[in-house]
Amino acid sequence: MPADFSGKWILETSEKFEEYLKALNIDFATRKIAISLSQTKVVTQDGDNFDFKTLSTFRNYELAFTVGVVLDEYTKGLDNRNIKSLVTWDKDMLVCTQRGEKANRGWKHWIEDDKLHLELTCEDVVCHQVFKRKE
Ligand code: YOG
Repeated sequence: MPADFSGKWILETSEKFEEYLKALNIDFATRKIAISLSQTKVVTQDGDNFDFKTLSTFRNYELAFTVGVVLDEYTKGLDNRNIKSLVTWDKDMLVCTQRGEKANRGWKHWIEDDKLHLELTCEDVVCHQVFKRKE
């Protein structure tokens, strides 16, 4: 059985999120809003087809992808860049590489003790977020 990411998850802890935003050249005012937000991830999973919604009172972001298929992603409302994203499995971990202007960019998702973990990487910065299940 592959890992099951589906569900509604609420941000519990966030490390180096502001540093990550800085690496993406997000301006000061937007960073201050972004780090104060409660974020919810709504994930639906059907085999290798995923839909990730990142929701907040400030902005929302949605990404639908199939594992193993390169997609053109535009990070609308985030840093507004065009990237080529590829998500693959590494054991039970989802690993996304985001090729574009920013070096060493990507994210990883995994589940540990019924918590959803997310590592966001840009250049030399690694942000670690942990989400707990909502209801
Ligand atoms: O998620 O790539 O789960 O798509 C935070 C990175 C803040 C806006 C979301 C809005 C944002 C300003 C990660 C926060 C960095 C900050 C709620 C999105 C840029 C600008 C949307 C992401 C992946 C993995 C799936």
